[in-house]
Amino acid sequence: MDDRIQHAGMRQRLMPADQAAAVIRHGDTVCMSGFTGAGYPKCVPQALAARIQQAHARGDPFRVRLLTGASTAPELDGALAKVEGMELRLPYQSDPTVRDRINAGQIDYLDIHLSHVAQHTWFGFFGDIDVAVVEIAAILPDGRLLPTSSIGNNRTWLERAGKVILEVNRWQPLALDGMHDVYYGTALPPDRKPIPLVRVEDRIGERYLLVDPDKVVAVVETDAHDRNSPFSPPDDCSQRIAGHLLEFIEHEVARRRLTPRLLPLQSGVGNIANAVLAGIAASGYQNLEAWTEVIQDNMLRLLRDGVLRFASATALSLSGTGTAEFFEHIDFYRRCIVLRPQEISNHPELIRRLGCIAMNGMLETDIYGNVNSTHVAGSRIMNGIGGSGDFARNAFLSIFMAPSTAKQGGVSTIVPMASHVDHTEHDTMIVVTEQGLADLRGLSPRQRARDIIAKCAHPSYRSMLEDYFDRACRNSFGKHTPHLLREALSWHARFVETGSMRIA
Ligand code: 0RQ
Repeated sequence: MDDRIQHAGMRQRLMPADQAAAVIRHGDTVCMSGFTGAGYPKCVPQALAARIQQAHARGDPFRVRLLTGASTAPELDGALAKVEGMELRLPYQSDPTVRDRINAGQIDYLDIHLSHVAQHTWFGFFGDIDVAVVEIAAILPDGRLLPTSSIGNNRTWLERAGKVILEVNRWQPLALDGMHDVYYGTALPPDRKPIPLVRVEDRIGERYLLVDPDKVVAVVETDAHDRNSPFSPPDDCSQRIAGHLLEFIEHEVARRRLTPRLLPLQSGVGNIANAVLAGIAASGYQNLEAWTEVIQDNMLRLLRDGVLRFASATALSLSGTGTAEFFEHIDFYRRCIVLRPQEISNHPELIRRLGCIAMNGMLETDIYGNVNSTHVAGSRIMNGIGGSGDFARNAFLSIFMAPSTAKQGGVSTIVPMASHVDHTEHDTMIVVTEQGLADLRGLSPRQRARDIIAKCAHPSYRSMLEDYFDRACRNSFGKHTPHLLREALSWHARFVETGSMRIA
């Protein structure tokens, strides 16, 4: 693999993963690359997990504080959580073992906006960064680093960490070269300047990541693929949600609030997002743009078909089939995709300037539009807020989508009061379920409640919600946002106690 490690000094620090992992000590704050299962280190975390297990077997404590870009994969999050090696985790995660341990109170989890992670690190809010473990595709002769299928927070990790471990992954194609734009112009307040980006395709930074070679204590070779989760075709419920949303977008175009080129699309991950993108493709739109976090299989298809003209993100999150397509036509995709640090892909200034159409999933919304994306029954974390808050607060159109029920109908996703709020009523413009779409723009709280209940609630919960709202309008302490405080969270209490929100 000498062709991939061309810097003489760093080549001398080539070593096996277990030797590299020995740099990491109990109590360290460790920052790793990785964003939605792309570009995470695949070897050192597993070697670290083995060391942690050995330490625990000897009766020695060994836990680290782990920061990443976003979710990773079983080889990283799963491996470290299984050996009880995490004291603290941030930001977004979706690993079942990590989730269980957080919800058992064994891992401290900080659920913060993805755009905030880099600046909070620079502000020193997470303390000193002891070690960074970053996957890269190659090391150039002058020591610059070719990034991989994700950039995430790598720029910040490489600059802030005291020691750096590089995983050079041969699986990541060298033809990625030219697809990245790493912005180095961010400064701390009060010295910040505007970020000079006005179009989704603008390049404002460097093609490579920079690192001080003296900090690189270990270089490890790997040849392992990204998570490559399978891509599931949209189900009926997702297609109905997409149908309502597409009808709404057509209406907005007809009203001239949008042009037929729309505005840069941000799409969350998952089945509903897939259905929406497939619907956009089928509706005849052309030359659209995406300003988003993650590019999934469906966006590749849209780029190939000319539905999308350009897509900017911080990571690719592809299935095995999507990866094969991407590798085969990488020269094409390099002309219409750019990957950036997540502090730029999710930057409020840029999302506001570009005027994105933000489409994200939710667990529940209350009748006033306060959205919960993260906590089941107010206390159990699902994944985390991810980038949904970065986009929802600043988008031109902020859309939240979910089926109207969950858990085989035992849960209504439209509830009297949200059990946890990630996106306030002030940020939520559109709510859509398979039942219909509520456009909340310009409506007062009571008008919003009537619309959400009538258009989005499942018929089996609609009369319960109407009954709650009518009584709240009569008996609430204040009539601006009517609530019955003793009853507002009783639906969630019933779900926790009986497994269903329905009244027996
Ligand atoms: O659980 O799998 O055990 O059945 O939650 O729900 O319907 O499959 O929806 O996969 O789109 O996830 C909000 C979690 C939705 C996601 C959330 C249960 C349901 C199921 C998943 P089971 P679905 P999705 C871009 C932007 C925050 C981050 C974000 C998310 C499971 O969209 O993490 O938007 N969003 N990032 O049964 C109890 C409810 C429920 C419920 C659903 N009200 N109560 N359980 N479920 N609603 C990406 C990044 O930022 C990186």
